Amino acid sequence: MEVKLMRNILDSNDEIAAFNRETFAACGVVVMNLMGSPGSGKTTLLEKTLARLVDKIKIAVIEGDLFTAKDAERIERLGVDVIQINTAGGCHLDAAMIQKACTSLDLDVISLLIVENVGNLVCPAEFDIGENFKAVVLSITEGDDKPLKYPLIFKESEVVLLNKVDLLPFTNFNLQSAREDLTTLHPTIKIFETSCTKGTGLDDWAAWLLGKAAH
Ligand SMILES: Nc1nc2c(ncn2[C@@H]2O[C@H](COP(=O)(O)OP(=O)(O)OP(=O)(O)O)[C@@H](O)[C@H]2O)c(=O)[nH]1
Ligand SMILES: [Mg+2]
Repeated sequence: MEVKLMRNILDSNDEIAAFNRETFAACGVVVMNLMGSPGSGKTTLLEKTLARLVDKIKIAVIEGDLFTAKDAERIERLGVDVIQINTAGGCHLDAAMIQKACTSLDLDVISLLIVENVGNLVCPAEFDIGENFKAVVLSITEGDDKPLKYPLIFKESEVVLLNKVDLLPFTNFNLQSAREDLTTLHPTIKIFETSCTKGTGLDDWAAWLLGKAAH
């Protein structure tokens, strides 16, 4: 009974996600679903990325958060259009939430829509929101065992940002073994090593994202 209910929820989510995807394509919007654990650095990376790209393309952001508008306020300060979704305790965004949020955006003028999902390494990966691609942030302080422990999100994501590399000297995180595990799970995954405090890797990442938005 429970299994059937979950299947029904996912089926109806997939239908709305397909509708979202068609709408985005018709409007020429590329959509990135940005996922990762709480505190991995999603919003900070977004701030650094927007600072590099706002002069080049029109970007909008949807912020997913359980209860607050704290992240949306950070993005708004950069002068970027941002819509807040509060899930009221829900652990992920779904396609219907994105569909509703998009009614407040002028999709025809946006080239890149970035959706920061709720901080969680499990549930967001299970829900298609109609994005073009998923990205996952894994921070150094979380440990190098996370790809194998939470494989779905790394299998689903086209790109992974290994963030907070400035903290490598203070942890036992093994970059080589994390890279090997990521590539075993997902042979074509693109890997960036980033530090939002030192600026490492951010220009390369922003250039890659700009390339995605141009397609
Ligand atoms: N040392 C270091 N700290 C970082 C880096 N990136 C982010 N942080 C810090 O990590 C903390 C969490 O960053 P956020 O960007 O709020 O993380 P988040 O993933 O958006 O968190 P949630 O939205 O709550 O899931 C903040 O104190 C950031 O300043 C980094 O590259 N290095
Ligand atoms: Mg955040």
